[in-house]
Amino acid sequence: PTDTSTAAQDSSAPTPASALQQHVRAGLSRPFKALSSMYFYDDEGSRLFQQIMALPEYYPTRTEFTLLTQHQAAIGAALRPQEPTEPFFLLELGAGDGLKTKILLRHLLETGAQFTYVPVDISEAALAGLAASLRAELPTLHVEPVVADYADALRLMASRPGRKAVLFLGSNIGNFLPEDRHRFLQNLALPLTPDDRLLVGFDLQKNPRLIRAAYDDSQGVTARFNLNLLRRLNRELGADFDLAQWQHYTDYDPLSGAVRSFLVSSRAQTVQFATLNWAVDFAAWEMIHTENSYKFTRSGIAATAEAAGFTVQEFFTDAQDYFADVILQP
Ligand code: AVI
Repeated sequence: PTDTSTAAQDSSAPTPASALQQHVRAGLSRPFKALSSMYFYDDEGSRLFQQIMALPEYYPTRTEFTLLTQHQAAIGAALRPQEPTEPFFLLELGAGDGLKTKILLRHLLETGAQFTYVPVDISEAALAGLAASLRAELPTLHVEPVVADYADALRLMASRPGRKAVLFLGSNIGNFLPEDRHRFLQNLALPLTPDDRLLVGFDLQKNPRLIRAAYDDSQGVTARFNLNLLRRLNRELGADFDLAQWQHYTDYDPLSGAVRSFLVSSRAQTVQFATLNWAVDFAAWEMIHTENSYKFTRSGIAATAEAAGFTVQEFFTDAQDYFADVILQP
């Protein structure tokens, strides 16, 4: 079955190549094959990521949850305007299920903050689910979901008067390559003013074995998450990846702070892409690089923020220094 968005279009018109088609052609034509982790998140991928977040080895989600719980008052104070009755917008980029954000939302409501919560996501379904759960759990909260990519959402919000506090939680920043991270933060800074605030979650460098285990769990959920990308290509691009011939492999490089994940071809093989009328050869043990998850140092975070035009206003971490939620000022 195909569930691509182009499937329902007029069949007499030539179907424009989807972003996924173009990405896969380019990524698998490179000398070192690579695909973007952005494509992990189809329905099954999103479900598997929910499972990852509950794994004993995957410490980031749990740690940030504890950190936000412990520091909710200070973080709330850093995000909201100093004048207690001044209204503001609390934007969240990539809101997901909102589990962590609800800690802050509840705290802000309880302390009388006058704000509108603006969860931003490209998935309409994800936002509808979040809005429904917020209506049930926090009925007095003002919610204005925005279905858009991050840059569009920020531009849209810049035209609305009022202070903004922007949340980018969960170490999503770690999935960018350094140059993309820089551009992303620069673009975030553009529509913001010095009165606005940005809260970014960064996973910190720590015992390298702990980091590696978080991306190679004993139950194999992360492996299924990575391999699901091939399932997606089979379904959406008519590819014939035989998943039994592919392995999940991951490595942590303490020098760059990058966890890199790969899909490894365990034998020489050719994969057909029926939709693209195209085939790709893989040598035995050739890899497709599928994800970067960068881990940061305190000084690296400050340098990254400053290079993009922000200053570090406050740095919150958990008792073990595993994770940091950092308040940045444009
Ligand atoms: C979404 N992102 C922050 C996760 C991470 O840790 O890089 C995705 C993930 N990949 C494997 N496990 C979790």
